[in-house]
This record gives sequence, structure tokens and C-alpha cells, in this order.
Amino acid sequence: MLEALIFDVDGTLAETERDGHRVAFNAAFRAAGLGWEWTPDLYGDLLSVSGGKERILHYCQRFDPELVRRTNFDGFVRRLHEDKTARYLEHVTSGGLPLRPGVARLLNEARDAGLRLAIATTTSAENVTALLRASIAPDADAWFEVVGAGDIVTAKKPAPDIYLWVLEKLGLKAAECLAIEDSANGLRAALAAGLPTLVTEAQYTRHHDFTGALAVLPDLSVASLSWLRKMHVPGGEPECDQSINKSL
Ligand code: XBP
Ligand code: MG
Repeated sequence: MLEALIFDVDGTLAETERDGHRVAFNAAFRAAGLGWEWTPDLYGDLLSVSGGKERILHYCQRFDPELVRRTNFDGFVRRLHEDKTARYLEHVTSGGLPLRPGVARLLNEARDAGLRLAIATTTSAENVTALLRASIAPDADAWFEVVGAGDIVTAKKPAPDIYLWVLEKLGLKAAECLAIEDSANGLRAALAAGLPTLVTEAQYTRHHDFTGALAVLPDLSVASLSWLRKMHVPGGEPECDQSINKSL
């Protein structure tokens, strides 16, 4: 029995990476006087590392290893990432990152049906709140009973930790929930937590290996709640619902 939907955020609710996070990272790098530019292609590669701070560390280790040895390197990364977050929040708050097709309709259907909603993401809670409020409704953060975000856990996706944390807060078994993810790291995290998982491919993830997903869709526009319920039943793989209003 399906009791709750657990949504990833970046790439799943909205295409936040290329024109959101990436642009904010680059602006923070420029403000800090660093000669770094994360091009769209490079950023696609860097996304194999989950988490903004972790991504900066990974980039330094690969392209600027001297910097890693400087005193208080951790503080440097933290400040750089705080500045990036402030810039990202400004962009999100101005309405710069709309929801992907089908997301608003599915959320409304789930709420009307009394399903519980949760978030499991690598980005920070403040980024999530800002995105939900700006792209859905001023009270939309309250629609989600549990928000597992950012540094709540140290091991980020593909580790299952954030999903296990969310499941514990919901007080539900993995089999009673459905995770919705856009990336291989996210899928691996959800599967490792035992969650049936639906994939909605995103800009940067269409080439990822989604082995183990219940289904892989180009977006959520054809994923009605009744279809999700049928698919969630072990062995159930119904056709997508082509009749739903895709404009919602
Ligand atoms: C998303 C991420 C995030 C964002 C940046 O992964 O990896 O790190 O790119 O967010 P997922 P922060 O969708 O699998 O959760 O800079 O706030 O960490
Ligand atoms: Mg994602």
C-alpha cells in the first residue's frame, strides 16, 4: 500500500543545476578572485560528486591541489559555498527556476488523495524551502511532512543515509513509499534504502544507468497518481497514463 512519496529536489522537481547551482558557483568563484569557470559540460562531470562543498573539494583536488594544502582550507570551502548559496537563493527567490512538467499536478493529486509527502535531497533545507515557495506556493514547504536535506547526514547520495533518515521520521517501511529521483546517484541511494524508485530523467542525467528503477520517464507529465499506485504494486508495470492534462 502506497503511503508516501519521497521526492529528490535537484533535477527532479526543477532543472536547478545548469542555470541555477552552476551559475551561482561561478559567480562565487569570480567574487573570490578565483580563475575557475565551471562550463556546462564540466559541471555535468562534476555532478558525479553529490553536494556543493564536496564538489568544490573534488574540483580542487583535481585541478588546484596546492590550494587544498593551504591553512584553513575547510573554512575557505565553507565560505565559498555560503556565498554560492546566497547567490543561488537570490535566483530561486526571483522565480528563476520553474517546476518541471507534471510536478505540480502530481503533488496536488497526492495531497488530494491524502498521501504523505517528503523530501530527500543533498542540497540545503534553505534552498529547498526557497524553491518550493517560489515555484509552487508561498506555503508549499508545509506540504512536506519531512524534509531530509543537506548536512543532516554526513554520507551523501549514493549512500542511503538521507533516505533512511526520512523513512525513520515518517515511521514507514520502505515498501510503503515511492522515491522519485533523476540521477544514478539518487537512484542508488534510494534503492540501497530499499525504496521502490521511479526515475524522471533530467538535463544532465539522460545517459545515466538506471538499472533497478521501477520505471524511467522523460518527465512526470504522464505519471498520474493512479499509475504510480499500480506501478508500485510488485510486478505491476502499467502503461503510462496518456490521457492526463500535460499542461498542468
Ligand atoms: C543534488 C546535488 C546538490 C546540488 C548543489 O543532488 O548534488 O549538491 O548540485 O547543492 P541530488 P548544494 O539531486 O541527488 O540531491 O550546493 O546546496 O550542496
Ligand atoms: Mg537530483
